[in-house]
Amino acid sequence: MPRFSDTSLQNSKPSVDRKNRKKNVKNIKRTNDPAALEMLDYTIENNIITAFDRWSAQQPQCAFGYQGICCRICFAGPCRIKGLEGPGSMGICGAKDYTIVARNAIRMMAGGASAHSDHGRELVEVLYHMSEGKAPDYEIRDADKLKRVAKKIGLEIEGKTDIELAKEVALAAFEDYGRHTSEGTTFLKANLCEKRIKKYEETDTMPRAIDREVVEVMHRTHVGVDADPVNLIFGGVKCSLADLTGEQISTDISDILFGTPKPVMSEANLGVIEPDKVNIILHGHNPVLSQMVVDTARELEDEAKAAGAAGIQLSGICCTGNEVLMRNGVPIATSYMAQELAIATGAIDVMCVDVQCIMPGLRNVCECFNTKLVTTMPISKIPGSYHFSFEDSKAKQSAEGIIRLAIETYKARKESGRPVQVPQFKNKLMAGFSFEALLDLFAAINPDNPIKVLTDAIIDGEITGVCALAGCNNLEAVYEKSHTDIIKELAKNDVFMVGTGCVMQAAAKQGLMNYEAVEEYAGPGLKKFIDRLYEANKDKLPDKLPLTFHMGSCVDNSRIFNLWTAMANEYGVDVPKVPFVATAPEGMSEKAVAIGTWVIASGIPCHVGAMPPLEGSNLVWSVVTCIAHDVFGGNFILETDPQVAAQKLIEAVKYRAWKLKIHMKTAEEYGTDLCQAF
Ligand code: BF8
Ligand code: SF4
Repeated sequence: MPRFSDTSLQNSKPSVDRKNRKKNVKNIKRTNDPAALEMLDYTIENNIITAFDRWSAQQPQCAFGYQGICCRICFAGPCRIKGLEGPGSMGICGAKDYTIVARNAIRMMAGGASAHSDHGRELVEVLYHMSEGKAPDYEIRDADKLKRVAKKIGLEIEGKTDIELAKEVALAAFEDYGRHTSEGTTFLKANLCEKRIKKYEETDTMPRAIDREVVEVMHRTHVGVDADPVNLIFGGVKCSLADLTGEQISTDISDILFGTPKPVMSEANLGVIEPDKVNIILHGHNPVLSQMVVDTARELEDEAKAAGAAGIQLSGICCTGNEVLMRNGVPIATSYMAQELAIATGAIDVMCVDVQCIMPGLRNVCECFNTKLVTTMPISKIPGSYHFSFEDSKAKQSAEGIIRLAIETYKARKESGRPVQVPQFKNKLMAGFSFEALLDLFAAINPDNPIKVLTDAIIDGEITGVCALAGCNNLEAVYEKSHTDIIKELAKNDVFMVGTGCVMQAAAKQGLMNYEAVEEYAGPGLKKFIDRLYEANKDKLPDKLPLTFHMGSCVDNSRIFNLWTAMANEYGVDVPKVPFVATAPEGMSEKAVAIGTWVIASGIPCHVGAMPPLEGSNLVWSVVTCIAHDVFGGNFILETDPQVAAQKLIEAVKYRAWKLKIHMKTAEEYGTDLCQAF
């Protein structure tokens, strides 16, 4: 059935009115994850306070903050927009709703860009120090990727050793943080298609340097600088593209140092915790330490056994968990919102955290169970926790210290005889789909042009298109239910799904990242496509392929960006023409705001299922949901009902596929080039 317009754009307001979104805190279905539900009952019985209780205590949340119309940028405030007219419709300085909403939004983007990019900077420093012989515990694990990255960013690779090349790549990355000229960031430009480079140059959104764009956002949002909401948002777009630069750097250098992921089997959910082993959870984002703990744990297995344990059981939470899952098959314990519930099992000896998405509330729960909370980064400490300061010059020593602390804690746990409560829920998963690993799967069918396997499957109507699953947990929604509802609906409609972050931990925990899920939920076309890929690759795969393809941590959204760019190049069009959509069903963090913004600036419609603080300005709302589409080809779809959201995503991706097919058919019929003006 042909479609003549993208209906996701026609009604940009969410289907549920804000006034009806207030929750009855006494009668709320908190999650559809059976392990988290069991632990929630247990924490309530035992009076252990978690994020779920604190969420209830916060209701009703401040409507000014919720809508983005509270300003605290100077301390003449805080100011709130109290009405549509009169002096109360502005802040003390005269800032209107649209200025306040836009300023708050782009400050969130700057926060997100800082987090992703500083994570990237840590990796660049490790690579640089390694090349100088000052980080002896690190090595180049993927020399091919090093050469590919070097070549892509325009370095001469002939006649250079890997170490020399590593140093040059590190220096090029450092330059992307602090360049003072305006030609654009190298790691971004090297990965964009030509038409997007032109678009960003025309709209003055090409980032010059990561640090510079963050600083510029902080400057232009200072009291009395930029009051124009459109100008502010374009500044935010530039900063979010700096965020993408930092993500690309993070992914590329992590792969060089720790290896590029390949398909790997593992398990997810709290059932992976083994009470008779020394249990260490790796939580946070940066693989520089977590990978070292994984490598060192293998060597210290005998010490754990000598202490009476059956071994060492590592598991992950959040994106450091995704990093070590993707490269080592380390199981996933749970995702962001349930991090305290993992401690409440009583079986965790050390919770080792680095940066980002670590709840300060962990400390109290750890105290109830004598779990050692170990912080590792100088910029991320929690009062009352242990701190093992991580330095790349003695990384292994830090990892050994953390593991030995866990072994000691295990002994004390066993001696105390305290009971544990580990929910017996876990699901099998296959992860490890880096962009390279996906291309490798396609290459078994078309070795000369692997990406054509995916692009042809859309044109032939076997699959509807591609959807990126990304983002966090947010108790604004029922924990993980939006994720699972949307995945099932997209699967039924033959949408091929790739993803990153906590949404993929939800998919894994709830059995949507294995072949059994393909059999249960995939539409006939999607099943045929996944089966076809498996048949061509079965000699080298550990199992049949999954329903959702895990591409890594949140910085690895750069892998998804590489995927849609390759598809655009293959079709010979700009990214907004590619049948590709994205969803963050439970977006929460500033990083998610930065990612969502560069997704729409790439030309991809992006659904967000927890309402960002934008509703206070109709003007800003219409810029991000409609006008962004006219300028960049992508737009936010802000919708809290997962079923309605799934339908909007399906409409958007079908519309793109239909339009592309018509134009390709016409070009073929008349023997012309593909028209670029559609
Ligand atoms: O960077 S998805 S809750 S863990 S922010 Fe945090 Fe959100 Fe999870 Fe990964 Ni991404
Ligand atoms: Fe109020 Fe203006 Fe200060 Fe914001 S910047 S707090 S609106 S006076």
